[in-house]
Amino acid sequence: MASAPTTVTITGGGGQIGYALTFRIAAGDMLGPDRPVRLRLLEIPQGMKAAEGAALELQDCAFPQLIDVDVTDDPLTAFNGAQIAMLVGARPRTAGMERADLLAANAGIFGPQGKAIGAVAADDVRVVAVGNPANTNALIAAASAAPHVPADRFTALTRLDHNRAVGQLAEVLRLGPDRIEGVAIWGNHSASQFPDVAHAVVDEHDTMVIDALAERLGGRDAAVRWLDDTFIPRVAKRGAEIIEVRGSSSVASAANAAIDHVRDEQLGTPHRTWTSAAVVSRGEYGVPEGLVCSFPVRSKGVHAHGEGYEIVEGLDLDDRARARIDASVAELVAERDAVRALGVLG
Ligand code: NAX
Repeated sequence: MASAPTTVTITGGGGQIGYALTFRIAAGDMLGPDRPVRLRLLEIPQGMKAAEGAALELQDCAFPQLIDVDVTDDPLTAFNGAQIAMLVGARPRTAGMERADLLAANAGIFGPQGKAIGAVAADDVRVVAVGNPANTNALIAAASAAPHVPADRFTALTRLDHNRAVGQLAEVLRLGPDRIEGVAIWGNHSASQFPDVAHAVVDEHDTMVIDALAERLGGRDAAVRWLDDTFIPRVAKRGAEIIEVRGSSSVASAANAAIDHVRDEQLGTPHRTWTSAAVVSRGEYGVPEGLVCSFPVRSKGVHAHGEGYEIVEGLDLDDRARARIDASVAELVAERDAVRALGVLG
């Protein structure tokens, strides 16, 4: 028997990622074939027509699982009863805009949206911030939803970075991406992030990725050089590479990662190892409490015994990994302090 419909609210539903997301969610790619969905698309007035057009096309797909689609520019209507909120719409950086201006503009979006989530979302709501700066936008939304929604329901998307890292390794090792596990993205969804393969394995613990790289690239020194000089910067700056080659930012891969993020949180991580997501720190690995930081995470699903993403603890970090994580965390602290100065963190 099909379960009760799940209400999924997507902000920026008329934008590019919104357009790529909604059809796949309606087709059952995110919550599985047995869970009907209601979609709520939140837009600003300028984006309403695009979202309304997408809603017409969704109707034309006659997806059996899609119960209905509402389009609105009112956050209280959009988040009413929301069980999954995907915060995609954000203010992009424009020419001449300082970092502080960008943070302030997005605080003006994610603050009121967090407040609306706190006021009207379902008791079991889970939220992922996709719009950039994603980690700090999640922090702002969580602070604004308090005390009605626990902060740990708020996450930010670093799954695209994770998937990019797996894709790079798969290409070099000439393996299917599903044979690589245990990659981790640490820190901020920005160029300071640390894509870490120290614990990554091929074929469920058969071979360490570093050993497979050493074999393919001609020794351990060559593998370490490739990781430092090619892999880490390429993953961290892949967004810019996509813009340069495609002439437009990542869209389908971003939507795919957002679907992976919600699916694994809701239904559980499929492998024995882990994935990556930015979640609220409780001090794990020395990351200051309260920051929304990317960690290796796993989930047993969201149900009576599952609480969504949990940080994988106890991994050894060498000095070089520690330094990279500390640098990215310092950036998150600076972003948090900048928005705190705006008075949006309560
Ligand atoms: P688009 O500009 O195509 O779409 C954004 C949409 O959001 C527009 O339709 C706009 O009208 C709407 N919007 C703006 N303010 C809003 C508000 N207050 N309420 C509701 N809707 C609002 O951008 P798109 O390519 O879809 O990217 C969306 C965001 O994702 C950007 O911030 C982008 O930087 C971010 N990304 C994040 C990634 C991640 O891994 N975390 C990767 C991809 C992407 O770069």
